[in-house]
Amino acid sequence: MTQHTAADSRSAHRICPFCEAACGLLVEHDGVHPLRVRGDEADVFSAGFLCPKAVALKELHEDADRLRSPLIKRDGVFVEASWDEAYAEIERRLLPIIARHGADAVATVLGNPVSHKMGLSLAFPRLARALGTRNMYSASSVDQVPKMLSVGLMFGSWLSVPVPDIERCDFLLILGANPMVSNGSLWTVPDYRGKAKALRARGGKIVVVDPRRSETAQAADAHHFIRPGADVFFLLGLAHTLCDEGLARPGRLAEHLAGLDQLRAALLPYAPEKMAARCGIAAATMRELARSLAGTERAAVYGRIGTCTQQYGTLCSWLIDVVNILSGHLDSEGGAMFPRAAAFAANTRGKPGTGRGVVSGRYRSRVSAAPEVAGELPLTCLSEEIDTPGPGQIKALIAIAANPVLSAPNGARLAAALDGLDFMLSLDIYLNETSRHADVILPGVSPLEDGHYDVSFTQFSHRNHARYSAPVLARPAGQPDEWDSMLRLAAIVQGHGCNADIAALDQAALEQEVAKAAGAAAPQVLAALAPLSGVERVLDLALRSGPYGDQFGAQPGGLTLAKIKAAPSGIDLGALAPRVPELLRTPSGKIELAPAALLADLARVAADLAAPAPTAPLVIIGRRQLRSNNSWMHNLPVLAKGAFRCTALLHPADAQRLGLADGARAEISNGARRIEAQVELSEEMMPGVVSLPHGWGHDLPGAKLGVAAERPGANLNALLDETLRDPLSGNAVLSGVAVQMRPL
Ligand SMILES: Nc1nc2c(c(=O)[nH]1)N[C@H]1C(S)=C(S)[C@@H](COP(=O)(O)OP(=O)(O)OC[C@H]3O[C@@H](n4cnc5c(=O)[nH]c(N)nc54)[C@H](O)[C@@H]3O)O[C@H]1N2
Ligand SMILES: Nc1nc2c(c(=O)[nH]1)N[C@H]1C(S)=C(S)[C@@H](COP(=O)(O)OP(=O)(O)OC[C@H]3O[C@@H](n4cnc5c(=O)[nH]c(N)nc54)[C@H](O)[C@@H]3O)O[C@H]1N2
Ligand code: SF4
Ligand SMILES: [Mo]
Repeated sequence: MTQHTAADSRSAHRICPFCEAACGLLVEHDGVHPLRVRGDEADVFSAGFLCPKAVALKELHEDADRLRSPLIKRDGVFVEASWDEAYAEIERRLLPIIARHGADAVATVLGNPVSHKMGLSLAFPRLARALGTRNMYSASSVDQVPKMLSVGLMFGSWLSVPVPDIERCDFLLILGANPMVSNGSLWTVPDYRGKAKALRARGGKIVVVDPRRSETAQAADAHHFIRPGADVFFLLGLAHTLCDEGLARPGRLAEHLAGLDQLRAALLPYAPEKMAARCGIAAATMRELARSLAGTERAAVYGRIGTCTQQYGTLCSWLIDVVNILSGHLDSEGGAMFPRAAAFAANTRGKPGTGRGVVSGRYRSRVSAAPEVAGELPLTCLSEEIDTPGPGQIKALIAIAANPVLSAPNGARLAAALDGLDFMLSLDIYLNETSRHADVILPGVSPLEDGHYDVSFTQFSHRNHARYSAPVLARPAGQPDEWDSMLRLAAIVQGHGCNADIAALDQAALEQEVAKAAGAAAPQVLAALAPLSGVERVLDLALRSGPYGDQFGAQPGGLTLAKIKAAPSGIDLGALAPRVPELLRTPSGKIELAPAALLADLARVAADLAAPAPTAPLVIIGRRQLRSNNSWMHNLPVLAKGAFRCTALLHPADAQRLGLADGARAEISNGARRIEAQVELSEEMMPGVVSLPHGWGHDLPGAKLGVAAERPGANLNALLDETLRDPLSGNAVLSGVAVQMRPL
C-alpha cells in the first residue's frame, strides 16, 4: 500500500509540509523521481492553491546536501554510518549519562517541522515518556506559547485557539501577522489573498496594525503603524472603549462567561486617550475601531507572531479574545470560531463542557526559575541550563527537526554550550548550524517518502476537513521512517537495547493506550485496528474515536482512515459551527474572562505607563518572506535565486539621520553583539523601526549547505537577548529590541 512504482498513477497527492496553510498538492513522478508539483484543484480545502515553496519540494527531495545516511562524529569529523551503528552509538553514549546524572540530564528540543511530520509529532510523546525529563524545549517558546497559555486559561485546553471565519467575515482586524506572506499561522487558511479579496469584494473591510506596511497591509483597507511591543496598550484601549461606550454585548455567550465584572473593573484605567502616546495610534482611531467591531455583525480580531513575541505576549493574546468576546464575535458565524478537528484535539475528548483546565508553573527552570508551560521550559533558557554547572545540569540533548542556533536569540552562546555537552543527537535532514554540534545525526525522510495527516493544523483550520497523503515515493532501502526512528530511540532509553523488536513494543504501547481509552471494548477496537501498523494505526484510532468517527461500528458511516484514504483530495467536514459551551474544558465550565494570573500581570502594564516612555531611536523587528521558511529552505535554488532578500528595511528618514544609503552595508548592534547587513530603504517602515528577516546567517563553519552558504545573510537572532521573556509564558521577546545602526 505504501509503495508506488512506475506502473502506478504518475500523479500522487501530498499535503504540503512547509507551512500551516497545508495546501493539497499533486506531485507528478516517474516512480523514482518527482517531476513536477502543482496545486490539487480538487482539494476540498485548498482548491488548487499553492505558493512558490511547494514547487521546491522537488529540489528538497533531490538536494545533494540532504542527508541520506546517519552520521557519527569521530575525532571531530562526521563519517557515514549504518543505521545499526548509529543506534548502537546512541545507546553506548546516552545510557551512561542517564544512569549517572538522572532523567533530567537529557534535554529534548523540537523544531517547527515536527508539527509538519506526522511520524515525529505522534511518536514524540512516547519518547518523552521514556525519557521522563523535565528539560523539554521547543520552538513554541519563540512562537505561540503565549496564545496557548491565554486560551488554556480562558477555554481550558492549550490548543483551543479561535480562528477568523474569513469566508463569512465582514470586518477583520489583523495585528502582528502577515498572512499574505506567511499564509497564516494558528489559522490554517490557504490562499489568504483570494479570501481577503473576496471579503473586500462583498463590501467587507480589513484593517492591519503593524510597524511595517506589510503585504497584508497593502492589500487592506487601512493600515496603522504601531510601536513594536506596544500592542497591549492598543488592545487595552479597544477593550476599554467597548465597556466605556456601552458597546460590550457578549450576546449568546453571556451565560457562559465568568469574570465579566472583574474584567470591566480591570479595564477602567486604560482609556485610549492614555494609551495613544504609548502605542503610537490615535485615541480616536482606537475608539473608531472598537465601534466598527461592535457595529459589524460579522467581525473578528486576529493577532499572531508580532503580538506573541514581545514582553506582553500573553496579555496581548488574551486581550485579542477579550475584544472578540466583548464585541460579540467569539464563537459566532463570521467571527472568531473554534475548529472541530477530526482527530487529536483535546477539546473534543473527555466530557464536553467542563474539564480540568490547564495549569502552568508546575515546576520551574533551574537557573532562571522560568515557569513550565504545557510541559515545556522556555527555549531561551536552554543555553544556561547547559552551561551553568551544578546539580540538574543538562548533559545530553536530543534535537528533533530544530535549528535553535539560528532560530533562538543568542545562538552563539547556545553553540558554545552545545559543544560542552557529553552527547548530542540530531534528527535532521541537513548538516546545518545546529546539527553540526551533534555526535550522531539521524536523517529524516524526504516528505515525499512518508505519509501525512495534519495532526496540528486541522485544529486551526478555517473550515473543518480531513485529508491523508500516502507516501508518494518509496523510501530508500534500509531507511526507517521517522516514526520508527523515534520508537527505536524510546526503546533504547527504556533499556530494551538498540536491536529491540519495535513492532512488539509498539503493539504493547498501543494495547495500553486502547485499554485506557476503550475499557471493556478494547479487544474489539484492537481487532478493528489490526490490519494497520505503526503510525497509521494510531491515526485510525484517533479518527474512529474522534468527533466524526465511526466509533468502531457504533456510528456507521463515520470517519475511518480507510474512508479518508479513499478520498485523496480530502473530505470536507463543513464550515465552522458554534462550539461554546461544548468545547470548554475549564473547571467552571465557563469562559474565564479574567484569569487571576492575567489580571495580576496588568500591574506590569500599569508600572510601564507610570514610568517615562521608552526613547530608543531605533528598534528591530523580524520579517517573513514568501520564498523562505524560517532557517532551513535557503539551500533550494528555486527559492534562493533572485534578488537578495536578507536586507535591513529602514525608513528613509532614519537612513538620513544615520548616514545610510540604499544598498549600503551597515553594522547593526545591540551592546557587544554585532551583525552586518545590507540596507534597503522603504517607506513601508514605521520611522524608528528596522526590519530584518530571521533564519539567516549560513556562514558558520561545519555546516553542509552549499547553496545557502553562497549568500549566507545576517542572523537577526545573533543580536537578540536570550534573557528577555514574557514572564507569564516564558516566550522570547523578538520584537522591538533597541539597536544601533551605523554605516560600514
Ligand atoms: N528573530 C526571530 N526568530 C525567530 C522567529 C522570528 O519571527 N524572529 N520565529 C520563530 C518561529 S515562529 C519558529 S517556528 C522558530 C523555528 O525554529 P526551528 O524549528 O528551530 O527552525 P527551523 O528553521 O524551522 O528549522 C527546522 C530544522 O528542521 C530540519 N528539518 C526540516 N524538515 C525536516 C524533516 O522532515 N525531518 C527532520 N528530522 N528535520 C527536518 C531543518 O533542517 C532544520 O534544521 O524560529 C523562531 N525564531
Ligand atoms: N513564507 C514563509 N511563511 C511562513 C514562515 C516563513 O518563515 N516563511 N514561517 C512560518 C511560521 S514558523 C510561523 S510561526 C508563521 C508566522 O506567521 P505571521 O505571524 O503571519 O508572521 P510574519 O510574516 O512574521 O508576520 C508578523 C508581522 O508582525 C509584524 N510585527 C513585528 N513586531 C510587531 C509588534 O510588536 N506588533 C505588531 N502589531 N506587529 C508586529 C511584522 O512587521 C510582520 O508583518 O509563518 C509561517 N509561514
Ligand atoms: S502556502 Fe504553505 S502549504 Fe501552501 S504551498 Fe505554500 S508552503 Fe505549501
Ligand atoms: Mo513558528
